[in-house]
This record gives sequence, C-alpha cells and structure tokens, in this order.
Amino acid sequence: GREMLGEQSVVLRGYALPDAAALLAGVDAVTQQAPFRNMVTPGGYTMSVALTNCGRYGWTTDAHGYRYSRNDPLSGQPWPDMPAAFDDLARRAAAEAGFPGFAPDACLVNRYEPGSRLSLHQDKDERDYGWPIVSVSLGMPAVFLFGGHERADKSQRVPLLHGDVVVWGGVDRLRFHGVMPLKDHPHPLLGSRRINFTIRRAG
Ligand code: MD5
Ligand code: FE
Repeated sequence: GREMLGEQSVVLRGYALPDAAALLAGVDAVTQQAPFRNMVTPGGYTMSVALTNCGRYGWTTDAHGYRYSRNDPLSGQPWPDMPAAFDDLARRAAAEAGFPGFAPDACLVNRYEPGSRLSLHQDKDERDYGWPIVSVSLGMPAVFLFGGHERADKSQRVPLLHGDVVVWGGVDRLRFHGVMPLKDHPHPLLGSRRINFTIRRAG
C-alpha cells in the first residue's frame, strides 16, 4: 500500500519485505568494516542513535560540526561500498514515488535501541535538495514525527514498521522530522533493535 505523507512524500508499506534478508546481509557487511558508533553533536551531546555509513560519502557529526566525508574518521579508510541491494531498492522506490533517475552516492545507517530517539531536525547537508531521500525501516517499530518547515510547526505521528520505505522529495524534502523514544517491542528477526537507513545523493 501507498500512503501520501505530504505532497511529495510517500510511505510504501512493506515495500522492502521481499529484500529484507539481502538488506540485513548488507547492513552486516557494512558494519563489519565500519562499526556503529555514538557520535557527538556540535552542542556536546552524545547521540542515543548509533550511526555508520556506506557509499562514496558518509555523514558524521563531532564537536566541529556536521559534514559529509569520503573517509570514516574512525579508520581513516573510505566508507564501505553501498550494497547493491540498497542502491537497487532506492532507485526503484524513488522512481515509484515520481523521482526517476535517482543515482545515490551516500547512505546513513542508524541503529536504535529501546529509549533511543532523534530530535527534530532538517537534513540540509546534501548539495542538491532536488534529489529525494529514501528511508528503509527494519526491526522494531518506531513513531516517526513529521513536522513542517518551521521547528515550531505541529508534527504528525506516523508509525514506521519493519519493511516500510519512505521517499521524501520536492516540497517535503526540508521538513523538520524526528523519531520518538523507541519502546521495547522486540522484533522476531532483529530483537530489541531498529535499523533505519537513508539513501541519498550528497555530492
Ligand atoms: C530514522 N532518519 O527513522 C529517520 C528517518 C536521518 C533520519 O531522520 O536523518 O537519518 S529518515 C526521515 C527523513 C529524511 C529526510 C527528510 C525527511 C525525513 N523529511 O523531510 O521529513 O532514523
Ligand atoms: Fe533526518
């Protein structure tokens, strides 16, 4: 099923289910080379969500700020390649949502545990906001907060479940968004974890 969240953002319910095993194998391959880590924000807070990346560019935060970089600061090596299953799913989902020709070069992988949350923010570090972001949710359910263009705008609460894919583009690309603190509802495949990855064009 397809649910419109905004004018140019769509939830494709269960779209990733046929590829779940290949996607999880991809997450394992990536995290063997570039492990999940809890990064620090410029404001000095350690994020409750653990992150890693794959693809040509990876997003990081530290005391100096937010940025995309070619290398993992932990190893000094390039980020792991984007698994073919990620790239393929993202291109198909983007086209399905009205964004043909999407050629991703970055993927931020997030790991949530019970209590992990993501406060309201905008994704503004990519070069061209004309490209969409494709988000894939695996494991425990989360309540996604979909806000407006101002931080103070009221947010909609949207459940995101194992296998759901969301495509954000166009006028919805810069909306504030976040994730409510995760409740512990263990998932049969992933236990008390949620993995979300967001496939992007950053460069
Ligand atoms: C998550 N991740 O569930 C969320 C879902 C992130 C992040 O927010 O930055 O890694 S992706 C939601 C998203 C991405 C880009 C734009 C919009 C939402 N939006 O315009 O609402 O871990
Ligand atoms: Fe975001």
